[in-house]
Amino acid sequence: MPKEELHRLQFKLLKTLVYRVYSFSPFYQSRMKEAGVHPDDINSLEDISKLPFMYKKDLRDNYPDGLIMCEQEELVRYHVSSGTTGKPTVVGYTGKDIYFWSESLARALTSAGVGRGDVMQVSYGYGLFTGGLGLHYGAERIGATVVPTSVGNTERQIELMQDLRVTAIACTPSYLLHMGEVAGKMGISIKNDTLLRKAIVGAEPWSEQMRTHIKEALGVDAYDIYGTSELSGPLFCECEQQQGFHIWGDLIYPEILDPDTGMPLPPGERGELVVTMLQKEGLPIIRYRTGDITAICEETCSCGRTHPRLERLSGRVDDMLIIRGINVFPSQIEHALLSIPDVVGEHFMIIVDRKGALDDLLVKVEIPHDAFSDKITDLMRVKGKVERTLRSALNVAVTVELVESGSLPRFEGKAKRVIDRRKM
Ligand code: DLL
Repeated sequence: MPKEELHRLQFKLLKTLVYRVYSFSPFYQSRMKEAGVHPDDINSLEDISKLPFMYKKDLRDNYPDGLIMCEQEELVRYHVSSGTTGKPTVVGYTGKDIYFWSESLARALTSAGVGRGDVMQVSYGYGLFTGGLGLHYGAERIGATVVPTSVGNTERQIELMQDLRVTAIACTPSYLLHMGEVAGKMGISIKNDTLLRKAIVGAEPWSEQMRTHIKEALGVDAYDIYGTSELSGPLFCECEQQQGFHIWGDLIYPEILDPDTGMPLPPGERGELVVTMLQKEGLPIIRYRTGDITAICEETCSCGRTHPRLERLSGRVDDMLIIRGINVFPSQIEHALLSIPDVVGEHFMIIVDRKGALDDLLVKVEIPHDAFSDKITDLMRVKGKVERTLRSALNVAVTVELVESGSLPRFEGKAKRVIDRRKM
């Protein structure tokens, strides 16, 4: 579609969306009234800047379903992801939402060269996380044969990869490298002993060096895929040119803003990605602050697609960490530690490292001075309790080290509680 026609379509969809949320969503109506904006004020695509922002916190504050704009019987699915503290975020999908989400992924996979005839192993987690089911539906839509292995049980995954002649895989980049290591221990070379040639990898930051390493070590072309649970889940992928993500312009309107001022930045300049989902029904998303940093590419991609294109992500505006594909906020750790009376929860440090190909999370937390004279069995009990509490709060395994009160750094300015030693 020529760009001008796409813009006309986007404006029409935006206008309909704004009228719909103003009429049916108490959340959006009150936000728009606070901002002094009425649907009649939206008379061009640029007028989107008059609309208020939406944050992850809004989903958490309206837990579980305060932002859902339809009756429960119209929803066909929920996905749930971690919030910054305590409450998770819940996204409800209507049948049409699942249709458009699958459509996005069908286009994404097609643009990366996956299609009918491919056998695609989906090794993202199935369940409340959006990666597994999202890619599963997208791959089925284009007629690929899906092997829904989910994560874990890696040796069996490698056997199936060989036996079912898997040609493409979807998983996090770190899990792909881990699979390569496990395969090596089993005496199998992914490069020489399997038919795997393409990997659709994302859900966590990774780099061009990692792409080269994946190609050299595994003989696999890796394509970057991006999305967030609030927007539906994974949505866009690189095409075969590997020059950024194609944003499906009839479904999604992206803006790049200065994270401090909220003002738009020109193409090529990096800022925060803010997304409006033009056709989402169950949980409408208008001007959602993703917290992810990227830029809009100016030129049309040499593949010929006229959809807007985003550069690779280069970080976040907040302190969110991604550990084994799971979002972890330091505030969640603090919140959980403060609920345990045996530790001095306000004094802690988070150390993230990579063991082999996988992320490793260590939390050091202080315990009162006199607790160190306790029996070793008592200390082990406290350590076990803290590890269990953190694991259930974060959904990620954590190693805890108990240290003596006063031994961790104190901060005069902004606390720097995270040491991230992962080399990208
Ligand atoms: O990670 C959805 C997803 C599943 C994307 C499978 C890709 C593949 P969340 O758990 O809500 O959703 O995490 C979203 O992960 O805001 C980014 O910070 C980060 N992220 C996702 N993809 C990439 C990527 C899924 N390709 C958060 N590169 C986002 C860098 C990524 N960061």
